[in-house]
Amino acid sequence: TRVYISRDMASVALGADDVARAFEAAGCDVVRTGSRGLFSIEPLVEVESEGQRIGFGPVRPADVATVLDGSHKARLGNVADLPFFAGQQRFTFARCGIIDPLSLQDYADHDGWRGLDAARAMPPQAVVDAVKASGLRGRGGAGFPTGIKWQTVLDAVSDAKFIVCNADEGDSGTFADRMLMEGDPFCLIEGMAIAGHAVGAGHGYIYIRSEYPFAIAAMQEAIALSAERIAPFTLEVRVGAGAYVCGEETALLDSIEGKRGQVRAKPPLPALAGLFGQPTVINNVLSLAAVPFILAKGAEAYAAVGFGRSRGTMPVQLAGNVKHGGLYEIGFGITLGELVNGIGGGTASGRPVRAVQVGGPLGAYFPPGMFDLPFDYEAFAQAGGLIGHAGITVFDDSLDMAHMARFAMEFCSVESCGKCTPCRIGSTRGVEVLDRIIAGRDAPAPVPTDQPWEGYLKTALNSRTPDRIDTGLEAQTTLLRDLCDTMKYGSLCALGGFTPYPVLSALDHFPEDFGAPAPIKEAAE
Ligand code: FMN
Repeated sequence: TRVYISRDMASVALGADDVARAFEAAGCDVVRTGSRGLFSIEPLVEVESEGQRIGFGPVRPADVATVLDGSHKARLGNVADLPFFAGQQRFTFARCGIIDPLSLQDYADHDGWRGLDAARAMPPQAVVDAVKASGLRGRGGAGFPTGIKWQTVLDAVSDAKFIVCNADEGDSGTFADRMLMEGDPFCLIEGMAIAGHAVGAGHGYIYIRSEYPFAIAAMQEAIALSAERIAPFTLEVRVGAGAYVCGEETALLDSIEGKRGQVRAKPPLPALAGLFGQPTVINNVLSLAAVPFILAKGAEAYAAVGFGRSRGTMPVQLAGNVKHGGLYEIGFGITLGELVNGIGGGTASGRPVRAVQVGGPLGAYFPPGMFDLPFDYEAFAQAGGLIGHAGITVFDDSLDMAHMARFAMEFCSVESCGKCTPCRIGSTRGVEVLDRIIAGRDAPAPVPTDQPWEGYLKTALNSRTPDRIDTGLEAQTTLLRDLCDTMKYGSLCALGGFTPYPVLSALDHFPEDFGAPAPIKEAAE
């Protein structure tokens, strides 16, 4: 009997290795795949039967017999037909969870290399045009049009150009880059080889965070296995050292160059003077992994899906306090509420959802009142937030938003590269302001007194303290907004520049957590 069991880090963390060993011991032909992306059914075992893959999950090592005779209580039926998978539009993750990630044969049998072959039969400009026509925008955070970035590098005149893949994936609640690298590494390799052909680059780097040992191993092995297929293009892996800011593209380039990861001032753009001073394409894993589909199936097929100027699909990652956490690839336009409550099934704790943070630690918090927001770069920007790398972290009503705002400032102060003052100093002052707000909120209410001289004495004493800080909520929130303004417009990169998003969204949508009266809810019409 052939069974499929994921070797993805998340599946292994849930016990997939022990389960795989138990099925091997029972004489099964075990194929280790990537993850399908629904963690509540992991470890998932799929038994091949009459062209279908019948799923069981979660499964324990002791369950081998009942899985094989079909009587196991967690029998899920044909996995592809489960609503969680049937509802998706898997362009980028079409193979993930299905194939053996390190089998060249499997990859070729599932449309692999078709995009690269098509690209290499075209002149570079035509490849860049196809990426432009697809409407693909950077999936790493900023949403910048990928084709326009590639055009700048193609037009730059230089003997050496580079393709750099940003696999630092530092955002909280995100794991799509990791899942793709572990579950379909050849797809990323193919995307990078296409980029190399499109802009005239001969060598590429994949910068992976050190916290991803499985992805590092999978990429290294896949690069060795496919070296001949992608030649003369060559690739190597570089491993990060745990700094969030090294996911920022210019700090990442410094890190590859062997320097301490610090943000560079722009201009020059990395596209013109990037790695080792040469023209460089730097793209997120998901941007590059979307490219084989675009070249194989056509830019129109990709652009046909989406919403407004957000074309194609987004691999959304549901994490935090959510019942059905996992990866859900879908065309832009689905609402936040459909994702959190429909697909995610609400909180894992069963308590009401209080807020979701979208786009990692620099993303805004949204209350359920804003759940009709469509997943779209422009709609999110207009609502004071960002899509970022499409990580959604769900929180229930036990959340204290003032503490979350403080955490955002603290995170920025810890992770700041230190090069610019608004980020380095502003975040530290931000923590202090929020500490005062929280102290004021939690302070016991003043005891009313009928001794008028007491109040008089206090006022007199205070007025003689020249550096007295007005710790009142209004003064402190004004200070906080001023500080956020300075960070937003004065920081060198989006670390300091976007930290105001979580801070101000918490303050604006949840003022009651800061000690202010709760906002009056507008009556529904
Ligand atoms: N982009 C990523 O792809 N992965 C990251 O982990 C990442 N971390 C970032 C951290 C900070 C502090 C900032 C300011 C940006 C980060 N970015 C990250 C965005 C990159 O700077 C850059 O926009 C991206 O690599 C461009 O690729 P794309 O156009 O394909 O999205």
